[in-house]
Amino acid sequence: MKMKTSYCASLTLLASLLTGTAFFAGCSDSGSSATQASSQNKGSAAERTYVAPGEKDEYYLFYSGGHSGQVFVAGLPSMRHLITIPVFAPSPGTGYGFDDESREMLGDFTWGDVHHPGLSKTDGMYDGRWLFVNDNANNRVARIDLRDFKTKQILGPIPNSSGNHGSSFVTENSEYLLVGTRFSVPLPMGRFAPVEDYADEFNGMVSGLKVDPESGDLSVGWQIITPPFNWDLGSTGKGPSSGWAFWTSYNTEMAHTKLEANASQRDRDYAAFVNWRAAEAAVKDGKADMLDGVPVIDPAKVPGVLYYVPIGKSPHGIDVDPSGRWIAASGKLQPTTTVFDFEKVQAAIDNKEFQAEFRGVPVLNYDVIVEGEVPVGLGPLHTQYDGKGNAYTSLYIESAVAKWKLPPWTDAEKANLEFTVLDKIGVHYNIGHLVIGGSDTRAPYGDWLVAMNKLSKGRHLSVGPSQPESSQLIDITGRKMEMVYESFTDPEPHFAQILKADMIQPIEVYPKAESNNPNAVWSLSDATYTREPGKVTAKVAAVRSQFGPDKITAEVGDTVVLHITNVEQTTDIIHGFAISGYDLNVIIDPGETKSVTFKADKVGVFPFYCTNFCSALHQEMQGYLEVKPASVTTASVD
Ligand code: CUK
Ligand code: CUA
Repeated sequence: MKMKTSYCASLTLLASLLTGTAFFAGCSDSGSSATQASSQNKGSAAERTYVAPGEKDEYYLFYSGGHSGQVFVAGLPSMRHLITIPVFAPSPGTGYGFDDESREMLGDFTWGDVHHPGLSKTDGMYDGRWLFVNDNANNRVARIDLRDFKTKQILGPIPNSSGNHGSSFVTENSEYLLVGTRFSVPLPMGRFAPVEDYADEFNGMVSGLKVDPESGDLSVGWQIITPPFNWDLGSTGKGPSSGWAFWTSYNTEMAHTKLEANASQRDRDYAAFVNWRAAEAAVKDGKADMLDGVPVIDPAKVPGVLYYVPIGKSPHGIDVDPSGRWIAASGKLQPTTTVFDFEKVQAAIDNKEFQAEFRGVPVLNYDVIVEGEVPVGLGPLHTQYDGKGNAYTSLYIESAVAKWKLPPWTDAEKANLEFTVLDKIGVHYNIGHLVIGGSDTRAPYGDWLVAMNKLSKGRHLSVGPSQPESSQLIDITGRKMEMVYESFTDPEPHFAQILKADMIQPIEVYPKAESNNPNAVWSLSDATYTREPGKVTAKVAAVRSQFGPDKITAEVGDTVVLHITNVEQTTDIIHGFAISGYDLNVIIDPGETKSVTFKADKVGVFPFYCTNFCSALHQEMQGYLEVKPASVTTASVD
């Protein structure tokens, strides 16, 4: 038994080194008869993933759109793309970034870099209210409302922060979004210090962003200043680790140049173990100093908020299991995933079992808190849990997912942790994140795993040099993992969240009765427009298949304010409002009112029309914006 496993492991290692990829599927010992029987009962891969016309998927898959600045939504298990939610980038398809409100949210930015979506939680379980996402590039977070799948708030740039990558991790009752900086800069922001002074003059930050329990509104709560350690991935605690959050660092060397080599010198980097409840209490007790309007805690002066934990080597993911006791962290440059026991962490803190101190912050004694180093394979990144005692770790270099058994381990397993690796499946290729529904809750769904691969290398029809990213669906209900489906995604998915579809009932129309927009108009006859010197204001009604008014007259130089109401109370009847030549396209959902302000900066007649096909007479839904030359005297309209 032992020989077989060892042989398999070394074979895999050899194959990986030779080819950069390896397939382990045939190697692990599977209880094959039981597995085959259960997969036979489940039907073929096609049957398991086929969702017939008119039927619906069981789950939503929300996956980050990376540098597209968007969030993609698909159904599971069909993997059919349902919608793209624009967050940090304008989207003419939904009119996002064209009306006044969304334009103001985007500010001067035209893009973002979304890595980690996080669903809101109540009592450690998804509650279906909000989806939070981060912007690695411009230090922001956003809140999407799952009642209408729309971005409702963008918070940021977060003060005193650069590179909001370790984000957005939701606490058990959505008290906070906890975020950490990937980059470090001289503080306060805008201060200059030469990069050569990186280790002494630059700082990173861990932030608690407060979530309003009613509205979901985000605000900056407090921050903890840290050395310039490039915080990477994080997660939040539960159960015994309730009130804690964890981030890895890939640069405790504090290198500022040639990071590939210089940030990979130490065998162990640090993770930050942050007691966010203690941080919150310290701020309440006045133990923080204000920096750019935010209470900032110096962890050297406030013991108990921050501890460092050594983790090998150049770690990336750190993930808390459903019980909250086991924390798995993977070092990209060593073929193991390290499991920490939070109960031992707590005891080590209580007994002050520190192996060192770094700038006044205790470093916990690794040997005392570690449960084991599981030999999962090459290039381990992220770990997810099925709620049945198993963990699944993505292996970037090996292009595989390893399934392994969580502690508690038997003596035999403990003596040889290779025994805990239960299965391995090849993915195509170079997997980044993987996701199991509810893995970060108390009770994961435990049936599907989606592997989000960085490269597809010719597995899809060629569309030129930039190939579609590949996402693969793996059935994890049996002892052995089974690859059942593969789909493309736009660039570039990182993490994802899976939500049971029956957890939410999205609204289908905005009820007219609940509209409290003072600029709404609900019939063509109520539609108006008025002109005062320098300004035209129109309240426009849009209803199949007319705009009222369908002629709006302005003088060149006027500011034009349009409030457009989609009068419809029928689901899926959407109207658009585009003005030819004015780079403007507003999309209005049933019962919604949107406002748009622009300058009538050129003389002429500019047709406007409905951009969203809405009826047989959709093409007739048009009108004119007349922009007259400026008059000498103030004229009244019409
Ligand atoms: S990171 Cu992308 S593969 Cu930004 Cu979560 Cu690990
Ligand atoms: Cu309204 Cu097309």
